[in-house]
Amino acid sequence: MTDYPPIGEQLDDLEAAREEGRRKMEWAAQHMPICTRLREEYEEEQPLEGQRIGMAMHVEAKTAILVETLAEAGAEVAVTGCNPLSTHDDVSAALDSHDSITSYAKRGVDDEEYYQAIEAVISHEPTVTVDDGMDMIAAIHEDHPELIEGILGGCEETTTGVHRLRAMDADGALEYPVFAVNDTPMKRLFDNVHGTGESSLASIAMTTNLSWAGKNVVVAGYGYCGKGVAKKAAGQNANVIVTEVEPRRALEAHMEGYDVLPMAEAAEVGDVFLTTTGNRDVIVEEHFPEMKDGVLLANAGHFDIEIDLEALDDLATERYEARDGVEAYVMDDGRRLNVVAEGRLVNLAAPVALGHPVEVMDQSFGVQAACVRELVESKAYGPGVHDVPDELDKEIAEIKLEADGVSIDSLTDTQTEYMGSWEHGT
Ligand code: RBV
Repeated sequence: MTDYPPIGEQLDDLEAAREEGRRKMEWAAQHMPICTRLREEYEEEQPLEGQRIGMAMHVEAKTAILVETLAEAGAEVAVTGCNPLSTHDDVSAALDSHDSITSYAKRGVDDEEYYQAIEAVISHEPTVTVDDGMDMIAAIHEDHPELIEGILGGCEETTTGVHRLRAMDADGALEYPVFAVNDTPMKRLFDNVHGTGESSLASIAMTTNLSWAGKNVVVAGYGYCGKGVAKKAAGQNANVIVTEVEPRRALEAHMEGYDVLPMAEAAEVGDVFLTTTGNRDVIVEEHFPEMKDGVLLANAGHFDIEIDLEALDDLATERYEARDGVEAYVMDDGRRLNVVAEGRLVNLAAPVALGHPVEVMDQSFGVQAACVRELVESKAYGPGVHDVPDELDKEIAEIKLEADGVSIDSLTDTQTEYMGSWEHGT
């Protein structure tokens, strides 16, 4: 074990924090039928007995339900955050009070504490890892390769993490199996699209008290997240401008009816800028002088590298906190450019942020829980990035449909045969 203390040893009014954390978790659980169902099954069957699970995720109420589900399935779980600003300390404290869970997650940690907390989780010698952004897998490979032999596998939650893992795999550097949970239909088509869309816009609106209607909203990147943000912003009567680097995605955005512009031109007309690319240097030095007074700059990508805040700071003659969660950078001509949530992922890092809506996280975390079980039970996966078995993803969808009271048809034998045949033409 390292010296870094769990949250239970860091908070003053621990009892009150635990109570509030538990209240948030109970609310989330009420709206998480998938995790509730899996939890009942796992409590009964104890599929994770004897496993140690190390997690680095956004520690708030929904994630806490996943953590508890894994613990109730028989595992010892150690957890920390995957972003310095996304932890809810009360939820972290509630988790930490569980006999089989240690939580090191705390909001507002600096870089050093952030990595110390990851080290603390690793010191539990996990047999399974669950990451959002791949920081734990990276730390294990770089600093604790001796643990790899004992690791059955890992799960990765987000696009950025899967992207990093695929690069690592291509380099031959990934030494245990990892499920690309992000890439499943049950995750990506809902969490990335609806989750990012709704929660980013809601967080910005609550943080600024400003309207979307009539605004020029520049969405950088038209992947799954960008599509969600664009659609929801249009739904709130904003005029959406998309920036892209990929010709087919740009064309998709164009055919959807959005304006498509290079960032250099979008910079001149945007009222709100929201980056969703997963890449770095999307809004940079040359763009800031073009922007209007009062613009909002926010990021919904995993890391805080999409908006070049260092360059913005260099250009600024003054900086001040305009509101809780909004930093105004004043340019020498008096224009104020407002950065929301320090350019960190706005739907989780803004002071009022709650992360994605409960229902979509239920889906993502249902897939996570099923993947952890699959890694433990199958032991059939070699080192590298693996797609989640489609059957497993479908089962999660079936639970959700049943919970929502939605019935669907099934193929007849003749239809199944037809779909598998090539002889039948006109
Ligand atoms: N995300 N988690 C939440 N726990 O409230 N909200 C969003 C939460 C995840 C989401 O799945 C996305 O892939 C990832 O955060 C980006 O870090």
